[in-house]
Amino acid sequence: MITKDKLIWIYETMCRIRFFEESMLEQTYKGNSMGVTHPSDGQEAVPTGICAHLTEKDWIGSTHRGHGHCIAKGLETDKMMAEIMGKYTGNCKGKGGSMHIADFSKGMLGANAIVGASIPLAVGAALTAKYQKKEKDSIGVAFFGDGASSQGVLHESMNLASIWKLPVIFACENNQYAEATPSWYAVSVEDIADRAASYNIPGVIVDGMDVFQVYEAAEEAVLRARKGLGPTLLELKTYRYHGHFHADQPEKYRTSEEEKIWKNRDCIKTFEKKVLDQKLMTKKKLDSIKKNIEKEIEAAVEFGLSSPLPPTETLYEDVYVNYSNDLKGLR
Ligand SMILES: Cc1ncc(C[n+]2csc(CCOP(=O)(O)OP(=O)(O)O)c2C)c(N)n1
Ligand SMILES: [Mg+2]
Repeated sequence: MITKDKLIWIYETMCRIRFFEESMLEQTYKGNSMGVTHPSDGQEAVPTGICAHLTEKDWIGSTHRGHGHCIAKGLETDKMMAEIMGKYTGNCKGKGGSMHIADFSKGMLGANAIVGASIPLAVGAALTAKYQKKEKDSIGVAFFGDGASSQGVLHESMNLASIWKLPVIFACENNQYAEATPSWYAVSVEDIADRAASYNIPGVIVDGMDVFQVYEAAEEAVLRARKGLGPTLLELKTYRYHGHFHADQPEKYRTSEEEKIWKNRDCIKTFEKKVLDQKLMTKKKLDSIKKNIEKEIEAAVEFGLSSPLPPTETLYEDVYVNYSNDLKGLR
């Protein structure tokens, strides 16, 4: 049973991700982003339904398409927008950009430009949690795509996590494509969840367009991890509404009919229909949440645009390790 507060959080989070991505894209097209951006609109139910069960003590590893993961893990949208714009007020002082947003204070290990790299990072966090026992019950979640599911590192990580019963969740966002390559062509199995059998861990197929299904599947996986019973592979079937990155032309490799089928199952619309039909929330409440989030994102854009670039004298700060200071005591 989802509490009323959690329902509100879920709706807020999905709207926050959607509006953030739309505004972020607009700013990218205007030339205000530093570097390429990979929007995740369409996939909002996945990070929302999973992170609904996490606290700041849990760790997530993210991907090049990481804005939704960051937002669901509690990172502030104004700092994120500033980071994408290369501004000094950003999460990484404007030196990371879209693909390197991180905030360790919130358990966010970082977006990551290397496909599959989120996976061993989350497994490492889970290993640390298990053996240091400092952060009792904390778990790691690795978000990765269908393309990354064929990287060797996933298979090594699932094997190790299984034999050591690590508290980790492998969250595969199967959005049907890796760049322009469809998963039906590049992935050897129909359901990526089936790959879990090779590592003797549960593999669960989840409708990633339905936040309630994601929430339920994640609840079980999180519980299993926290109880020390080991990892779970979740395959979340979803769809990215835009191209692979801001300047991609998806019409070159997918049909508008296909896009329409997925958009008809939009996670925000599905949520609204369900909560209204079941009288769990009122239309007035939904509208006021949407309006507030719209204002928040407008303010985030303003914050980013009006923030300064990193001062020239800070160019080398936080970029290279200072061996005499940063590593003191390690050798
Ligand atoms: C190790 C590595 N190989 C290739 C690339 C180039 N690349 C960037 S994103 C991408 C596709 C990833 O697809 P998927 O894992 O399905 O994630 P999605 O983009 O669909 O979210 C590729 C091949 C890379 N960044 N890193
Ligand atoms: Mg993909």
